[in-house]
Amino acid sequence: MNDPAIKPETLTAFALGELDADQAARIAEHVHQNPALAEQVESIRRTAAAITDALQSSADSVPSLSGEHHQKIQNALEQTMSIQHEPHRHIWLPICIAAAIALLIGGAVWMQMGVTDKPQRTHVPDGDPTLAQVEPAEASSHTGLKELEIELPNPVFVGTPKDIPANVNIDRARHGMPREPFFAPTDVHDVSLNKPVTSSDPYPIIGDLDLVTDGDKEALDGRYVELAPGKQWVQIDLQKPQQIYAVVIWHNHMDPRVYRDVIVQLSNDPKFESDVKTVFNNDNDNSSGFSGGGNYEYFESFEGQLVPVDGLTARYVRLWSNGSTSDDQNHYTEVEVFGREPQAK
Ligand SMILES: [Ca+2]
Ligand SMILES: [Ca+2]
Repeated sequence: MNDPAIKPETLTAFALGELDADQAARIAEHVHQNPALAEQVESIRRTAAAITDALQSSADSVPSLSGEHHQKIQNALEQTMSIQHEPHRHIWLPICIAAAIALLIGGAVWMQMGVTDKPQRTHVPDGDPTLAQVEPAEASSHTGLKELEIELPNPVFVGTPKDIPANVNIDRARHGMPREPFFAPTDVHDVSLNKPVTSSDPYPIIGDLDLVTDGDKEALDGRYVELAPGKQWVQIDLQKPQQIYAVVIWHNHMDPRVYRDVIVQLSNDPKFESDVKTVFNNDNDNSSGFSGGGNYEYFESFEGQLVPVDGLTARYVRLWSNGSTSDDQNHYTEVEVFGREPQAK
């Protein structure tokens, strides 16, 4: 059921994060209760991301969607909503919008969209090309793999920041888009729940280290641990070696901040002095001194950040950070490590 009270322009503004907090909260409630609306919001965001990317690759000086582009999206949305009784209307939304914008910028978006009813859902891990990489089409026909089910907390803000700070290095092509499905062997599950946590800051400013693995990911006061300012780490002891496929991180996702120098390492050495494998590092200016980098920064959200791991076996997971765009402290609401018993060779 669609809600006739929500105007197309309001839904577009909501999807693009342009409403004030009160308005956004009201619309979010409708969207949460209405799968058809949620689908439209998702389509708008996917399309906006594709358009932004196309514009950036064709014109260096375009930082984001202009008012004209916004109007084109809105016009296409109005057309789509007027044919909402069509059973396959979701197919039309991205195509209508892409067609409208393609006229404007000469087809770049059309090409980029691939003129499909849904975006390409190829999983491309950040950074290290050797990390787990499975295309869903392949995965669905590949025995022994399934989509990883990650229980998500409630979002406490909607949309994504329109104005990306100049010193934040995010993947603009993916900005604002929902996470793509991630595939792993069928017996992979959360192996970190209630496992012991240690830290470079053994006496946190707020909260206890237990909060990192207690299974609660909600963005509420009292649910996160706050570590001292600067470069700090938390470390999870899985209590036995596990074959790891993903690490999902929720810092403080009460607002869309960016944590600095996020580095994820695996080892069988609790001191991380030997046998250390770095599976994520977005410290591209090497301010934390690990060298390497290569991964994008990202805005915190209820989805958390999924770090793919290529089935490496390790007992300990260490996660670094170095403050955020909001303050110098380091926060963790939850970390989940997805793995399984090491397989006999
Ligand atoms: Ca928690
Ligand atoms: Ca850095």
